[in-house]
Amino acid sequence: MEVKNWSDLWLSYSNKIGAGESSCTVMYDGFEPENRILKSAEKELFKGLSEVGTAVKFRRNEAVAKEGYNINGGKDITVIEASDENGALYGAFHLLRSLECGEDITELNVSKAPSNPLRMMNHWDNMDGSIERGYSGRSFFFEKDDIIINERTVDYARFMASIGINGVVINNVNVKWAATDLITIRFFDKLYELSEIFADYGIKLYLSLNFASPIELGGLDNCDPLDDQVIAWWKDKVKEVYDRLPNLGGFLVKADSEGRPGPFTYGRTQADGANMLGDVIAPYGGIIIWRCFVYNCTQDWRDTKTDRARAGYDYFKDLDGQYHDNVILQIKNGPMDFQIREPISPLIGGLTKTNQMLEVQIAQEYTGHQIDLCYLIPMFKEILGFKTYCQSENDTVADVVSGRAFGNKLAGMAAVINTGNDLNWTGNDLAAANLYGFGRLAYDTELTAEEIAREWVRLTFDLDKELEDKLVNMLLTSRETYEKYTSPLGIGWMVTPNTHYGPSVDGYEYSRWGTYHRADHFGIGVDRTDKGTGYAQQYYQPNADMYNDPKTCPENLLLFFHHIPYDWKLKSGQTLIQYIYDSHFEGYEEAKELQKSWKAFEGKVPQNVYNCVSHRFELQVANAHEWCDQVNSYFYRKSAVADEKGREIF
Ligand code: GCV
Repeated sequence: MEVKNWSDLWLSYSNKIGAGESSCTVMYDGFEPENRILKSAEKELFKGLSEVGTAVKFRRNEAVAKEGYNINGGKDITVIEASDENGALYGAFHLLRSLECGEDITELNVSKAPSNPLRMMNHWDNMDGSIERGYSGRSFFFEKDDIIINERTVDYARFMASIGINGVVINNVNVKWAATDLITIRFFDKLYELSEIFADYGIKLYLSLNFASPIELGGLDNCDPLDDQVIAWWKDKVKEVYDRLPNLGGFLVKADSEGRPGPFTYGRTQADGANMLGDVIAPYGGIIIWRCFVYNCTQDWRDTKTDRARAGYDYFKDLDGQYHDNVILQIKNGPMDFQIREPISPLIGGLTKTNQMLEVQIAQEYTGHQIDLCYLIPMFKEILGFKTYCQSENDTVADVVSGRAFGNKLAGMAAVINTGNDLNWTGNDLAAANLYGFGRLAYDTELTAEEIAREWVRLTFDLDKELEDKLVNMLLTSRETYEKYTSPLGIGWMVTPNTHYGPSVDGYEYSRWGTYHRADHFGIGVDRTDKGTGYAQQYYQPNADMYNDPKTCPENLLLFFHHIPYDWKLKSGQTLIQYIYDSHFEGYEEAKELQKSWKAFEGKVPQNVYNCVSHRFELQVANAHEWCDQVNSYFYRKSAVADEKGREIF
């Protein structure tokens, strides 16, 4: 028997009540007590309700929304109503969460329905155990080209269900080497076992697919989606897969991007590729999630009309309405790549006749590698609240990706996950707030970033009110702090190429030429207006005009849309160059403040957590210092304008 030495994250049930098996009574009315998902719910209630002495009744009520629940607390019995087992399980987790957060559960009276039908985690785990953009150790799904299944797999499924996740893609979208074999007999048994564990918690297993499988596995000479032989190969393959994995949710596909194969090679469209797979998988009820992160990374970016930001819209917008019903497009939140601040992808809502879902990244690739504190939920709230103007009402990103705007059944949110096999799961213990937060938000987009942060803090630690407030505040301000000392006003990047941590102002990927920021002696920023790359025109009005004019463009995105002279006056009265200096000095100071604030938690959180986070703050401060130095001296040298406040810039 393995000794469990990994963290229970927010399911420790140890803060206010005792953990352990209990005599809590669970009753059923209209539900099958032996149902696997209800068994999981029951186990969880036994763990968390041990000393409370309330009975719980699961009652089927067809009027409750799919995967939703009602909870009616009472002195002797709490009733959880749901129309399906997932709803019942989520209701049980809600009850436990409320209890742990210190609420009086006898008074509970809630009704919940998920905001998004699909709530997914995307792992970028490779089969050798490495994780692309992983900052929390190695994979807990794979090692040495094999699948791992153990007690941690079950805990992982519990965590995911507790925050409402109902779909998990276990392997990297860059499907290479052994991962191509995941759809072969070599892995069916283990995948089946995994899908069964997931099914116990209402989660569907998904796989990332190699579009070139007909060549690599089938020995065909092409993977043209309109080729009869290729289609026949996929039909046989998908039948074989579903014979062995009947619960499989479907496939996630990255095609024609960063060296991955795709339909473009054969002069076909993204719709041709996605629909072919959609048709093949349709008889089994599966879905195809097709990513819109398609751009030509080998283009010559010195051409000022070439703009990577345009690519998603340019490739996908004209195909709107051509995608089949079981195909859904997965769109990154911004047009570039998970920067600390980007505008919302104009494709979201730009498409009106296509299933679409939002992709965000809680793996902190560009946002501090889970070394620097960066609570991302405020960013996700901004994204969801953005008005696209795709129609006169119900037009926010939240409306679009939930399916509400255009009546799509397939819709939702996915996150590139931030986990690994570190004992605390997320490298930095505080990064678990993003893991927790994404799930909670995907289930209920109305929750605020603060509510989520507070819940997570209460469930994870046992702090007095003052420290709880302090930690919530540290989380809530952390994104702005990170933004201040890294790349200002929406310019993005300036990170070390490939690793994406630490400053390299001119650092540029895929080419020896160019910069992402296009800074020169006079100014900085990318002209994406109608006189520049035309990207701003991809938005609906009035957003297009708003972004097109530097006077109306939100200042935090000014340099994303405009090339601005250093002496440009911002609304605050500061010049642009002075803003760059000030924000970097300020960000560095704030990083030091974060480190100082954390000292108050010594003895108040487990020592290993305290030490781990302390060490990371130390690294964060060094990182912020380096960013501040490098960015400020770079722009001082470019602009030759001195800091008004006379601070030392080399
Ligand atoms: C999985 C960025 C990352 C890549 C990632 C890619 C994607 O370019 O740096 O590591 O590949 O996004 O989202 O497919």
